[in-house]
Amino acid sequence: MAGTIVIGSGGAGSNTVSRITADHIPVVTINTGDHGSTISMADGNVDGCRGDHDLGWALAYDYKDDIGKAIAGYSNVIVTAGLGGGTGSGTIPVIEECVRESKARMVSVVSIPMPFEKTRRETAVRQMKKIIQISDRTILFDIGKMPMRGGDSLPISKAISLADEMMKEAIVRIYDMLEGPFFSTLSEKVYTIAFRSSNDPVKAATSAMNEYLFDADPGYGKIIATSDSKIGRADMKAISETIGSRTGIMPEIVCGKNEGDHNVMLFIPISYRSLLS
Ligand SMILES: Nc1nc2c(ncn2[C@@H]2O[C@H](COP(=O)(O)OP(=O)(O)OP(=O)(O)O)[C@@H](O)[C@H]2O)c(=O)[nH]1
Ligand SMILES: [Mg+2]
Repeated sequence: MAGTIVIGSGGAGSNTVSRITADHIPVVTINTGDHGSTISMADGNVDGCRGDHDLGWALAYDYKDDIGKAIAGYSNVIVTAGLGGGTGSGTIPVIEECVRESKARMVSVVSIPMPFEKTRRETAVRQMKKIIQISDRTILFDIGKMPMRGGDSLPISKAISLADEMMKEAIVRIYDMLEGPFFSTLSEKVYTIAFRSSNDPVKAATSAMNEYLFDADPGYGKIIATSDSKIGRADMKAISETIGSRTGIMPEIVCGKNEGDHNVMLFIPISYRSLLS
């Protein structure tokens, strides 16, 4: 078994995955009543699960063989969804069963709705706790944190498409690194990310430090700073010192081999216990 596959489930998950254009990344979408999906549950006769995750779960069980076939042979499964609805959050536990049966690993990349979606957000937080428990690693996004990136007047549709873009970036970064020793580098159970692009890696890392996409205590555990491009020794030292002086913990730095701009993504650990309490 080798390789990684990405599954987007539900409306939000499918939108995120549709942004992945890299040919080398295999993707699968699961949705309810959507013929455009790889796995279209309920034969297109219904319009989603209308927020009913028990229905999403029951439908996913009917399609468990298809899900199992889709992930067969892969050693890592990255699953993405917007929590708070029925399909995405309902299918993840069934995907997890398939992952366990094929002895693979599962990384969940999931978002929590805006604070104004009060009931959905409360539901999403409950679903999130279950997903953290069943996933090998979870990356959390709070869509309520997106507007801060563009000033606080970012329209909702922009915040959502920004969230999709950020989640896509996180998935591609994780995808590119999971084949190496990255999984063990992500030694905590739960992370959020911060992402900035600049020709100066120190600048990118420094401004990313102000933009966690989920509430996190910066002094909890080791931040992993990743860039897709090479970072010189002096810049590595400056990044370590900047993050180290802010958090009290020296980060781990992992960089790729590309030339050019630095797409710096920080993986910021979140205390598992505080999330579950
Ligand atoms: N990131 C992102 N979030 C979205 C999008 N559309 C909706 N959301 C958020 O994600 C949550 C779940 O919505 P959906 O993905 O539509 O739900 P679903 O999994 O398809 O579930 P059902 O439609 O109930 O079957 C919503 O409460 C929104 O906050 C999107 O396109 N992208
Ligand atoms: Mg839907």
